[in-house]
Amino acid sequence: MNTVYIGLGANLYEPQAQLNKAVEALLNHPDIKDMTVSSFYASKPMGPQDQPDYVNAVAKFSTMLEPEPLLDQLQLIEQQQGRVRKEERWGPRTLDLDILLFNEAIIDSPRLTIPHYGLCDREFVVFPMLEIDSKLCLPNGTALSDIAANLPRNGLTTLPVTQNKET
Ligand code: A4P
Ligand code: MG
Repeated sequence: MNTVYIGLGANLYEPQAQLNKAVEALLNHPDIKDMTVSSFYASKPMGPQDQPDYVNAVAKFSTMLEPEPLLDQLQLIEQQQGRVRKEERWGPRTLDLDILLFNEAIIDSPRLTIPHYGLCDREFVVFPMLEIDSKLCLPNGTALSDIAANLPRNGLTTLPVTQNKET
């Protein structure tokens, strides 16, 4: 079994509902087991500021899938649930599922960079990962808690649990 961490993010069209749908799809996936999901967090947009705040979360699970087949499954969920039709055209993508860690693997292929290239810079990834495992280390041995110690929270706030459970 492989142990995987993924990041979930959305900032359009009821982002919390988008994340809930994605969690549901992951929970129902036959190749995904033993899933733990962090709280949902409200986060300030990284990058262009003229966009709504994001809802972010992290999930940890076990899977027999290898990295690229797992990416295919995550992209399928993005396609099925992450795009919202706006008038006659596909609107912006509303769900982002990124593989953060895959066991202790270091992967640099045309389709995959693991650990995710932005992991250490993103408060909306680091703090939810620590919520799941406060002792988590990166493949290079760095403790994630050491990264968090120097990472501003940038307004990151936990959303109420009751709202996480809506489906
Ligand atoms: N790819 C390579 N490595 C990975 C990986 N570890 N996991 C490739 C998933 N995909 C990976 O991704 C483009 C390609 O990256 C994939 O086809 C895959 O082969 P994408 O999800 O289609 O495109 P994207 O989301 O625009 O790219 P990316 O790099 O995921 O976007 P970012 O950099 O994550 O920016 N602010 C807040 N607060 N919260 C957010 O979640 N997200 C973004 C998106 C901007 N600002 C944000 C947030
Ligand atoms: Mg992505």
